[in-house]
Amino acid sequence: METTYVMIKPDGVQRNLIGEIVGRFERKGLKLVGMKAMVPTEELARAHYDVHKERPFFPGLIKFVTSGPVVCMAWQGVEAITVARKLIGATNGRQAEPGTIRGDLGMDMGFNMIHGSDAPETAAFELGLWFPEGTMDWEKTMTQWVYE
Ligand code: D4T
Repeated sequence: METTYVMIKPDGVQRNLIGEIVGRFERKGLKLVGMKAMVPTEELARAHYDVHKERPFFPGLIKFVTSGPVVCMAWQGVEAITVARKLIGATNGRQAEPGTIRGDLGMDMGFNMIHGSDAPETAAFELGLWFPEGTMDWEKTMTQWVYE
């Protein structure tokens, strides 16, 4: 089992896509173990995107991510990190495959609606950053019909 950090960015919230996006993760069979909404502080946004701090798009990215509410989520499942990245699709919505969140709903690189951890190390780092209080431990009864 893996847990991944997924975040609906301010454009997804502004465009009323919270339900649409959360529904895709639910229907896939992942288990929700953390969820909250907040307007991120600059400190949190900078820590999250620290790997990009030298890139030219970094200041704009921080301004965008702190511009309004984001929905922070932790989703759990077998290979949840890869599964979430596949549901999300390629970074640029114009290149993302139809059927993915970005492929179906997006047209841009910066305004790409959603973030998902890209590896076990980043998932652990991001879950610690956004959910310092920890995530939920619960039994989802439907899981018995998701995995044989
Ligand atoms: P995130 O991290 O937000 O899930 O997106 P990706 O994993 O798909 O893409 P990324 O880390 O390469 O980029 C992080 C974030 O920066 C924006 N971005 C990226 C941008 O505005 N201009 C760019 O040239 C790149 C590469 C989009 C996502």
